[in-house]
Amino acid sequence: MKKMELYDTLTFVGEQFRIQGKLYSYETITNGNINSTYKVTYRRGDKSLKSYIFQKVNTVVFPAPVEIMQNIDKVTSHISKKYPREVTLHFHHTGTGENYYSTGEYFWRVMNYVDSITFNTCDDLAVIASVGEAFGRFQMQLADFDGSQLYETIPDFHNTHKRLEKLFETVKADPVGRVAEAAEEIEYIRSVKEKAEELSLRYSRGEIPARVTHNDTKSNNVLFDRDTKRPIVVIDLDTVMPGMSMYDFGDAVRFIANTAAEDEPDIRKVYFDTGKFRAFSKGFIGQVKGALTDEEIDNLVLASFSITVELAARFLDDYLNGDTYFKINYPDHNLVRTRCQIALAKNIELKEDELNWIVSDVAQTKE
Ligand code: GN1
Ligand code: MG
Repeated sequence: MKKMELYDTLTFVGEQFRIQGKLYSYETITNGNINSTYKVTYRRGDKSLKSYIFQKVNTVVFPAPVEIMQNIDKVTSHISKKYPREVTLHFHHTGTGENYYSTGEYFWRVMNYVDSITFNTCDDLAVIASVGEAFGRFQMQLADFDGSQLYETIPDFHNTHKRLEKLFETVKADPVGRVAEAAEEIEYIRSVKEKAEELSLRYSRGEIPARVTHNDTKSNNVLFDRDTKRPIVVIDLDTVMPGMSMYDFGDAVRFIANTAAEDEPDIRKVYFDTGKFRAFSKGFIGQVKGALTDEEIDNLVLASFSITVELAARFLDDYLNGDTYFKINYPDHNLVRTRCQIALAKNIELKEDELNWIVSDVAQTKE
């Protein structure tokens, strides 16, 4: 495929998936940090409009995209068999019958657009509780799914221990000469390393159960009905793999209970909102509490802290490597993201007792 303008590229991709009609409009969806996503609308013969999501998978981050599509197929068919009336992601097939189109260099997939809204930030506690419910429910829907059928799309994705070790290797090598600039951040991560990696080490030793988890539980990965504000479907299934249930919880509150954006440059605005934490906890714990062990429930706050430190380390590692993994919008974007996650981790630590109390209160409440 020659380098083409976006319009031509999307037209070409639409043809491969035999999308009916003429490309009418398109817009870039800017939520993701890895893949490139477009909402593409076609005008059909009867003049009606139909929209699709076209997604170019980042094959540097996901070197085995075919296996990802197989995982998604298995997971969505498991859910739709059990809950036939539930909305699941519908992927289109090419003329040769694959649910992707690949040239080796590029990897595209096309799914139906679901009319919906998503929340990057949210002050409505009922919606936050629904995000928790959606992710908790997703885990429960997959509780009887055999995780060994899934290809590990990114090995050790949430192995905090390995993520931190990798950061310190990069610090040693200092490949692009940025280490001096991030001395304080590196020092903080070093100071909390033992605490942040504890759960991941216990998971590796088999002391914490492996469950089929989503692994990227940002609130914008739940589609909501515009009118009823109820969840429709959980999306972004690229990293569905065996993992720790508590980390799904932790990653979600890291995002939704932050009073600022994930990449807020002014860290004075970054706090961990205990009211939002409680709302999310109600939704999530309400779904999973029959399935999780007491130990998993008791460690939800530590997991939230750990995954926040892990993401700080991932952003920092990328910064120190010259920004090869996450998309950036300006030169020190990854450093700004790191600082924001560190501010959040510190605030979680500060509020740890209160947060643990909230979890036990929510877990004891009868519906
Ligand atoms: C990436 O691209 P997106 O937004 O779905 C990343 C997550 C991070 C997140 C931080 C495969 O997810 O792990 O938590 O950015 N996904 C991958 O915003 O690395
Ligand atoms: Mg994702």
